[in-house]
Amino acid sequence: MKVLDAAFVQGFIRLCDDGFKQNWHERNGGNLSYRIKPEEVEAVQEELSYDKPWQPIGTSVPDLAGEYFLVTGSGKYFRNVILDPAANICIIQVDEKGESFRICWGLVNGGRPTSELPSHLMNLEVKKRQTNGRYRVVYHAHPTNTIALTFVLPLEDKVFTRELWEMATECPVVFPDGVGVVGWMVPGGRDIAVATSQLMKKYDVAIWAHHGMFCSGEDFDLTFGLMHTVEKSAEILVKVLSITSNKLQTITPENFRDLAADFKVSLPEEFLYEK
Ligand code: 2HA
Ligand code: ZN
Repeated sequence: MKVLDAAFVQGFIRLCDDGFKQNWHERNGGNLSYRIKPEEVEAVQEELSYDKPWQPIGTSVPDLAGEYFLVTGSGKYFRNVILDPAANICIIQVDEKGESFRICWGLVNGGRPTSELPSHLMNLEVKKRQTNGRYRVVYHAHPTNTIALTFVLPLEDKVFTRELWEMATECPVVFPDGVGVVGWMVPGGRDIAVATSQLMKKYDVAIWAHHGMFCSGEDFDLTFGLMHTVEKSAEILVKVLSITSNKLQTITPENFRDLAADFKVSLPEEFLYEK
């Protein structure tokens, strides 16, 4: 099978286009990665090549040794992925130590995988371990309202989680574990990758102050839906804060406990504090 005919590649391309249409991907902003299933690698094997050099990842991901990933290219624009996928995305393989990668397909006009490859691979490794291999997608975007909130809310997990939960009743059902926040850091390297992957042990969402958001999930729909839900909630909060500094009513800790019981999710008490 051709790489471009594979369902996982079509799903990847669709997410890139959906994200661009949400206005989350100005210029070359954002990046996406998918840990490919062995049977999916097998299906496109005829198009994979193994003559490109191994290059250092910049961090170590031993639990991803030998695995294949579909990732966006560094400096490439999400809006161009649907027009020319083979020039803007690539399949990489990680080596047997989990320290290097090589490009096996794509980036036909040259280039390298996303500048955030260390964060993507470290997050995918954490999620692979924690979910017994279920989670395969890591998505980074620059959603406007979530970024705006990082200028006005304290950069604390418990504040962001509670404020976002309060803005829409379905939020605690969609992200019952809450969201983590990373204070401002230089992007693109190992340090921010380590900080983010620490948060990914506890959450499916990590917000980078004054920069954007990382989400992780089982598949493209769940991961895109998670980003979409958090950003929608952030948009409501931006509107509420723009109208007033004093909410007349909101969803209370007791309401959240009732919701948790009915929807059969467990909401950590650390987020249900009295204000
Ligand atoms: O430009 O979003 O964080 C790609 C990015 C880096
Ligand atoms: Zn970014």
